[in-house]
Amino acid sequence: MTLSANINVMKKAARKAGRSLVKDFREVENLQVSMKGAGDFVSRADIAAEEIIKAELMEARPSYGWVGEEGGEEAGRDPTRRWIVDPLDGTTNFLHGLPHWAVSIALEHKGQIVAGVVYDAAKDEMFFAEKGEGAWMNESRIRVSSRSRMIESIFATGVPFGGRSDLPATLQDLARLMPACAGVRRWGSAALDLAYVAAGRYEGFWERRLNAWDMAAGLIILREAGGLVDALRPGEDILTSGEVIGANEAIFEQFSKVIRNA
Ligand code: 2AM
Ligand code: CA
Ligand code: CA
Ligand code: CA
Repeated sequence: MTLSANINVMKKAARKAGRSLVKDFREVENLQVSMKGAGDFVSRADIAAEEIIKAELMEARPSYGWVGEEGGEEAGRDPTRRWIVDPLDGTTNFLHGLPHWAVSIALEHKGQIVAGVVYDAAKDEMFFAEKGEGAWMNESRIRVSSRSRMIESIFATGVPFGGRSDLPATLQDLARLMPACAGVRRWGSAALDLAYVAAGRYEGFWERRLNAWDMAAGLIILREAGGLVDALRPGEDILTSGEVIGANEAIFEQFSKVIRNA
């Protein structure tokens, strides 16, 4: 692979944050947890991981800008480049002792995602991709699955928690999709959902109302693995709309017809 030095910087930061998270995960019952809003938890582990990532990335690339879930936004001297970081995607799983959560780091250049890393530290699975260089998990190249029949396909989504206005729409999506496919999974980490579709573990993923840091890294990994991604409403920008649909190339059209009710 001829990946740029940026990927190594991102992987190193993700590993370092991952080590801190694994330590906190082992003693998760001792963590201090607070609530940002209904169903939206943040712990000391999220904040410590973001601090580690920010220190690593800022030292290696001091001119780049920054946006992180817990740490807010910072303009860099280089206005064309910025990191988009979710230090812990899947906090609810993490706090319940469920080993399904990840660190997500993306690099944006001139408004386009050019590199992404999604690191599942509990399983030591490092998903990464760089524009034009393909997608990888640890040492292996990954590709989307080739399943092309809905009835053999599995899809994943995130179901909004307590009181969110987009819950009815997701329930309607499920009512249309579930009779038409082999199963729907709901794991609780959008970053890993996108990475899993990239790795061919399931055929597609959609979710309403995500933030840029939930998706940015996973999107380039899925695209580079041969997947198709789009905003739920065609023509909108994925990261700003927060509504995403992605799948292997063979199933995308059939799947998106069901989800978009077209
Ligand atoms: P998080 O764990 O970083 O918060 C799962 O459906 C996805 O929704 C995850 O990417 C999760 O990210 C995100 N999520 C969980 N609670 C949320 C909230 N209150 N607002 C927005 N996104 C949330
Ligand atoms: Ca959160
Ligand atoms: Ca997240
Ligand atoms: Ca998070």
